[in-house]
Amino acid sequence: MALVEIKVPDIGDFDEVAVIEVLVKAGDTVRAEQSLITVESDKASMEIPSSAAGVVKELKVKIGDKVSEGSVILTLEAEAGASSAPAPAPAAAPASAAAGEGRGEGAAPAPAPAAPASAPAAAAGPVEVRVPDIGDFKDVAVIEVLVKPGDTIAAEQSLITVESDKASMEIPSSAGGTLKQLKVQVGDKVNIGALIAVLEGSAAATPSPAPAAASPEEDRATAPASQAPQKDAPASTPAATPLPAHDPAATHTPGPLPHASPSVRKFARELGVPLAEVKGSGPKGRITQADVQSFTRAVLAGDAQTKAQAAKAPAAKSGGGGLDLLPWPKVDFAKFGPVERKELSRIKKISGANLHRNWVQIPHVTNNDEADITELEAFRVSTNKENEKSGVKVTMLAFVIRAVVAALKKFPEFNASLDGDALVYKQYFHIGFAADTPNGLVVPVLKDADRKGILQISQEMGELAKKARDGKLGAADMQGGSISISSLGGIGGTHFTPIINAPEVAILGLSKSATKPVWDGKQFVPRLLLPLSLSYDHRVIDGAAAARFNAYLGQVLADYRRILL
Ligand code: CAO
Repeated sequence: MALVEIKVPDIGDFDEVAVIEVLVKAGDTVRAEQSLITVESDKASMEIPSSAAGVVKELKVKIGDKVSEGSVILTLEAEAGASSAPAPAPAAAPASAAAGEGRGEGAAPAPAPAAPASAPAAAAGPVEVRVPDIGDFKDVAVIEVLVKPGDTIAAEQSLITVESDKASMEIPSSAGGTLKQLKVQVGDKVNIGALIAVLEGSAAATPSPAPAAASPEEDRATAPASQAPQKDAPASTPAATPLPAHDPAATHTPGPLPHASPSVRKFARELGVPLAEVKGSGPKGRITQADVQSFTRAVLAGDAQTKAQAAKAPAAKSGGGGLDLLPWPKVDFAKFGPVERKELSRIKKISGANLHRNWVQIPHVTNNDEADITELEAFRVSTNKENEKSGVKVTMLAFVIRAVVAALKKFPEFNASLDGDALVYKQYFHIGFAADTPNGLVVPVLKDADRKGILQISQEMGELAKKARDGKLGAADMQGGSISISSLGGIGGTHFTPIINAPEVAILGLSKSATKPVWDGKQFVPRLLLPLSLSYDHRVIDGAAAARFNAYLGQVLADYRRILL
């Protein structure tokens, strides 16, 4: 077996594009043309296939890296006789390949995203929209029609999805306006120049057909109103406050990917929807945007039982089944003064969707308490002095992690997750901790905290926090948590309400410790108190149990010898 480097092929105008998914891992056996990574520009995403078959030796890219033609993706122990050509077809199918049911069967690399030819024609009369030059795609089947007569179409909005045996892509509109006539339907075969639709009253002066079409997924990802009425897409409401969230990468773990177009995948990512759990209603089980929306609605509405209860409830305006929220206020902020618009980071978008789901779906209650850490803090300070040379700094969080393990052992329902009508009790003690990074919040998980001493916990926490800040956490670093801790103690605050990191059932928030007068029965004495804010899922945990958990945690922190009991 020869060791070959698999490189990014000629991907047209795609230059310095971000890797947003890594679809394989070291040790995987890949077929020639199997997709290895997904890259994304501001216009489209596409999968990069392997030019050879073999076993992945070493991955050379990770999520967030920027790649261009020639960048090495991975090294491969190539199968005998396999091609080691670094770059397959120089100009393959346009737009991203959302591989069909054999995702390995050839997600062809895509050339340039459509840089629409400019043709400022603010025509008010009928405008014909035709299939642009779609490279090697010939006689391809229309598998989705994304618009209907009467819709207001924005220039570059996707109109139809076509699919060959190699890849699928969305065809954007070359102009804006009102859709008067649709000239294609699902099942039709189209070629370059085929008439798709007739528009009227061109809204935006844009272009004649793009020379090399791509999937302008932003259009669909942001769900034009005509396609996704507000009440149909509750989860697309802007996210709640940034609090610990699931690993964004967790939704992109390697494995067989669902059959969906790039824009639908992006849409799902933005909502934090695990596509693998969505049932596709399109041809060959293809997942459509509507499927993702229905999934989100179902999740937000809770399980069947909850829905039934909600239906019986004496009803708010909406009947209680869903979130019949007002549309998000649309404000022209520039009217009030200078403004600057900045896109949310990827982590923020994904964690926002997770937080929103968790906040809406889990009935949160927060129990606030205080732990007397006067003696523990003195011990921490002396430990740090003794260990000055080791380079490992012990913070209060390490002691809290170990104390939380003791509390989880005493109150096992806090180390559990809901699975339908059952509660899954975990027999491991993996503690997640929210880490602030320049790109947003992530929650690395410190594994087997019950088997580690304070120094080892401190050291591993430091390593994980550094990895988080450097954007180097892998999916495995952020999975499998028993409970999470969100510590704002180094910053300030007295108490807060952390949002539970589903499917966990509780999260502990730590605020800044402060010296306060405490009555000891005879007099006020100065004691160092650490605020504990325990948010719990009230479906699983009763208020009394939460108060006991927090009180016990306080006792352990006040007298650490209790851990031994
Ligand atoms: N009270 C008072 N001081 C505290 C404290 C507390 N509860 N917790 C930590 N501190 C002190 C530390 O002792 C340290 O002091 P020195 O600099 O004098 O040594 C300082 O605050 C900074 O600590 P740290 O933040 O470096 O270390 P940590 O172990 O407490 O936290 C980590 C590590 C990764 C959790 C943290 O750096 C971080 O990212 N925190 C933010 C997490 C966050 O954003 N949570 C909110 C999510 S929304 O729910």
